[in-house]
Amino acid sequence: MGELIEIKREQERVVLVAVEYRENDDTVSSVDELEELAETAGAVTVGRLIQKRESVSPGLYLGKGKVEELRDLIEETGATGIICDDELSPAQMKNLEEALDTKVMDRTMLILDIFAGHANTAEGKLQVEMAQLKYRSARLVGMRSSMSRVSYGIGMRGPGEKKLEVDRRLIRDRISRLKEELDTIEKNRSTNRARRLKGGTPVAAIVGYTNAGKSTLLNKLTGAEILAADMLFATLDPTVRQLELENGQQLLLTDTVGFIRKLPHHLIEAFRSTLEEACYADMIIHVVDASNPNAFSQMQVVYETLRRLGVKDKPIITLFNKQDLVAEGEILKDLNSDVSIKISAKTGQGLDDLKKELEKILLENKIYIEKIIDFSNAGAIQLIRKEGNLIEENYLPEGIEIKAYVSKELFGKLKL
Ligand SMILES: Nc1nc2c(ncn2[C@@H]2O[C@H](COP(=O)(O)OP(=O)(O)OP(=O)(O)O)[C@@H](O)[C@H]2O)c(=O)[nH]1
Ligand SMILES: [Mg+2]
Repeated sequence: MGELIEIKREQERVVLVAVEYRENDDTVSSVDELEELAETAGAVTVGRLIQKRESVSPGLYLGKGKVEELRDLIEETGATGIICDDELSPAQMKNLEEALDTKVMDRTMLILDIFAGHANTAEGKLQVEMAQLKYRSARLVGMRSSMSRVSYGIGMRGPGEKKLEVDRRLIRDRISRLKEELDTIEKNRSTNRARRLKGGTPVAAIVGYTNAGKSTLLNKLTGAEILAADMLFATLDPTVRQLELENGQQLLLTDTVGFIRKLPHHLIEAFRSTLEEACYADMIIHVVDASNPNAFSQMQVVYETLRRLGVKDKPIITLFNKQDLVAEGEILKDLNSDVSIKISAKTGQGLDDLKKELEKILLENKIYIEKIIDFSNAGAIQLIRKEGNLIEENYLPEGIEIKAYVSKELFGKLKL
């Protein structure tokens, strides 16, 4: 048996700590977001400390003097721990723990903790556990001493309320077992994906910053019943739903995990197969929370993450969502996308424009056929009806006249 640590259910009281590298970088909004993350993970923020510095200190994250100040702040506020806004190195974590005599957490630990609480599917749970164990295996020394001193929730919760392993050897065994299980699931996923691609129905991936309204949009468009909630990372597991456009064209929409700045690299690795849904899509629907004062920098984070995942050369529709909360006249621009539309996923505003735009993009990538097909080739018409967009068919003495849009692949298959 490995050593498992009991979790106390009391609420964690935390001081948020960050380093501001440059004047006017967005440290303050990053810390605001950290506070939201802390709240989502069930902790209450009792103080903040931001230090202006050229760079983080490799040994202590903060400068020595600031660490003293932080110590006082922890005492004053009765905090049970601190959360740093960057991922700490194992050494920084250990040194800070020793200097402060309190539990030390970082942004990564917090995000992993939230993911652990929100993963629903077997795959999601395995992916989170994998990311947690990899993060943890490098930091066992410091964490063990800290956790045995104050064993509140954050950082100790595995997926499904499971307690996380803290023994190094058992962690290593567990990681290799998880890897095998995930590989099997990944194979199934690629098979499903291949089937979907072969089916010929185009796919649009809904992407965006966490809490932008991706799931609300999918629910509104397709009547899906995905959890949409005012919290970060409400949905982690990919969902696919079918949407039929006015012209009869079918489209698959996928909703998945949201992005955030400083998304932990272990999470990106573990969730790669989920995140890569966007790589296989025919187009990207980028949902932006236009009512968020940080909307612009959030958009940049989304594009940066898409680049890291290798998503490129796809039509992008940007949706400036939550227009019901935006004052008139406010203008946001997205220079990376092909089209931008103002919508409200909540009220339905702009969704007709979105559907028209989707039809337009789908047709642009298609070949228009106007042809008389021999009666002996009626199978071709069946195929067009199934996989393409048959606009008109007329039975003439010499054959069947059709007007249709088909994909290049389908055009090849038809041999007309
Ligand atoms: N007022 C308003 N609220 C919206 C709109 N769209 C979404 N919301 C709210 O924003 C919150 C987040 O919406 P979700 O659909 O869960 O966002 P998401 O992008 O799926 O977020 P994660 O799954 O957490 O990454 C919810 O409280 C929604 O009700 C909108 O158009 N107007
Ligand atoms: Mg969601």
